[in-house]
Amino acid sequence: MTDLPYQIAAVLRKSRNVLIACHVAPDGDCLGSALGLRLALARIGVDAQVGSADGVPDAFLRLPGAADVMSAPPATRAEVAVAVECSMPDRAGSFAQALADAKTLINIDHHLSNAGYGHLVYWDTAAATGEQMADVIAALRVPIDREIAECLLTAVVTDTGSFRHRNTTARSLRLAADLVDAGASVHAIVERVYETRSAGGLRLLGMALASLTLGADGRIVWTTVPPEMLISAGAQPEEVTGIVGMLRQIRGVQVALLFEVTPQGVRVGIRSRDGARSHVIAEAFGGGGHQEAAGFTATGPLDKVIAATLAEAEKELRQAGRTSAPFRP
Ligand SMILES: [Mn+2]
Repeated sequence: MTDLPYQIAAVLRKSRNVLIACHVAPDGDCLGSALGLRLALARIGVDAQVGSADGVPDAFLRLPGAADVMSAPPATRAEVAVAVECSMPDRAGSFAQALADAKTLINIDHHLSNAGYGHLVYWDTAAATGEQMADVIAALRVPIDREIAECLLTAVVTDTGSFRHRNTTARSLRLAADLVDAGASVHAIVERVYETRSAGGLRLLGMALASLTLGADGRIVWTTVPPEMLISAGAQPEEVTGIVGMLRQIRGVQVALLFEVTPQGVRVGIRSRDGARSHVIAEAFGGGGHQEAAGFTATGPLDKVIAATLAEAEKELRQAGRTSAPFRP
């Protein structure tokens, strides 16, 4: 462990008013890490609030403390703000200004694209930020109880795709074992996050998969989700999550893309494998992420966004030296 968790713990321990901010469209890692930290701080008498501009998706509403998550920034300035998995402060959406206004800003993230802003930057190659948060909580000398364990295990399970993704390490598994010892359940999390969908969400999955298109000799796949599709499926925007990962399952596919038309612009989800780098494609458009999962939001007409993204994906396949690889159906 680096000494950053200890430096962060020293700052947090002394503060009276902490804001923990999630990124927009928060996932299980972000929410689990933020809520786990808040619980740990409460155990030592430090008052902290978790902020999420986009609220809490249904799958994570039962996490301890989820009901107290604020969706609008607090009126008073935070003494210490913790940006959780925000590669740039503006990833916190309506909480970006509150991060900038805090006396001390702590940046905890594992995304390759993190800009390194803030007074204390704890960046790590962890599979999940939840692993980093476990180190911060250990440095706070707060024992992991069942509630904290549920939060952190949700972080690790979701960011490792239930321990199936390549990022899963011995560190992830050791932490998970400790969290299970503390009373958390992998099965309960998997059941809630992956095995429970609305009928509309499943209908949307069917529609999005049915309209997929293959390109670059079967190495790129993409689909689009226009607002009409959500309406006719009877699905919520958050139910788009996970579809792009399924597209990547197609044999021979190296890059999967999902274009979702939202009021904020075209949200592009990217998944890749076999050496193609998702984050490189996303960074070309101002986004970011990990080697095998990344994303960005673009303004402009859908067809132009699709054309530009496909061009960038093909460029990445060429740079990965795989243009000559034969397509095996
Ligand atoms: Mn994460």
